[in-house]
Amino acid sequence: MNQKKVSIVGVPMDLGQNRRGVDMGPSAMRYAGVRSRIEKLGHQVEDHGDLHIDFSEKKSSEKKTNLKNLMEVERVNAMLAEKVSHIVEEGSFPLVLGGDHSIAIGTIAGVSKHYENLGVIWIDAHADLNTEDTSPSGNIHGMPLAASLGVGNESLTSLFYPKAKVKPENVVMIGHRDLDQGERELVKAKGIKMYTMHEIDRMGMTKVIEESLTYLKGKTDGIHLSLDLDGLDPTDAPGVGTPVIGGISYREGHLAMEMLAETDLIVSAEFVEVNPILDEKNKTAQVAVALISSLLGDRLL
Ligand code: HAR
Ligand code: MN
Ligand code: MN
Ligand code: MN
Repeated sequence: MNQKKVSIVGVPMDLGQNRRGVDMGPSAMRYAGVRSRIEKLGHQVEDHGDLHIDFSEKKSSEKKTNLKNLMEVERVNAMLAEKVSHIVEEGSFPLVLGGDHSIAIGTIAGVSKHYENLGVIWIDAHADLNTEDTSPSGNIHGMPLAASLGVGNESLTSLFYPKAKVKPENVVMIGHRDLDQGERELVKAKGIKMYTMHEIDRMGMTKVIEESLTYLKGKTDGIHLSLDLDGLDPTDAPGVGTPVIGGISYREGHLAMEMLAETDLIVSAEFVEVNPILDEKNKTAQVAVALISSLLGDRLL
């Protein structure tokens, strides 16, 4: 893989969901050696540290909505978008460490500003395609993909710039096994390409990634990877707030990352939902760092 400049941004966000502890995700991945692993691959790394989250906002959301902690989630995502956009401008690869998945709204907004047709590969047990009307929980981490497609509350869809950030035909979803009814309807209405666990079981991860890349190649000018660690099976990634059995194995995830690395189409990535409080000896952070390393070109030989 070509040598890159990689810019790490930690986003200790835990206001997009109910389980505390996911704010420690960035620290856990740093502790698991994310920086040195990337440097060993020959890339140049700049760690921008963590964005500041104001947890006192948790109690009061002045905007009348059932979206939990909307104001602070919106503020942090706007800050993140600005930062990520600046990193892309510098010619560096943004690597965002979460934090809950609500931060994808900011990452994608920041990257997509620089691409006419940004592709997104979304690896997750969940679709994150809810809106304030369809969400069973009001948790914004169940909504970031919808928001990026321009669907949902305007505070989220118009973040950073007032336009949809990605087109439905430029999105590929992988690893799903827990969808809400509204999400199913949106997948169908928008015709979004989705490889659920069923397709992974049937076709194998190799074919899933090959097809995904063929699907996105040509029509996209860069691909963002959004990887929710709960996309992996809880035996391999137990430290997540909403585990769902029957997920992607570590080996399959690893293979997927290596195949993405080979294409050189990935222009940015985020690894989210690592919750050290629910983890077993930092295993999930270690898995995340191993996947990051593979994505950035790590090979034995
Ligand atoms: N779909 C449910 C909701 O909207 C659960 C979403 C859960 N969690 C995530 N997102 N980790 O991927 O509340
Ligand atoms: Mn900089
Ligand atoms: Mn998830
Ligand atoms: Mn998610």
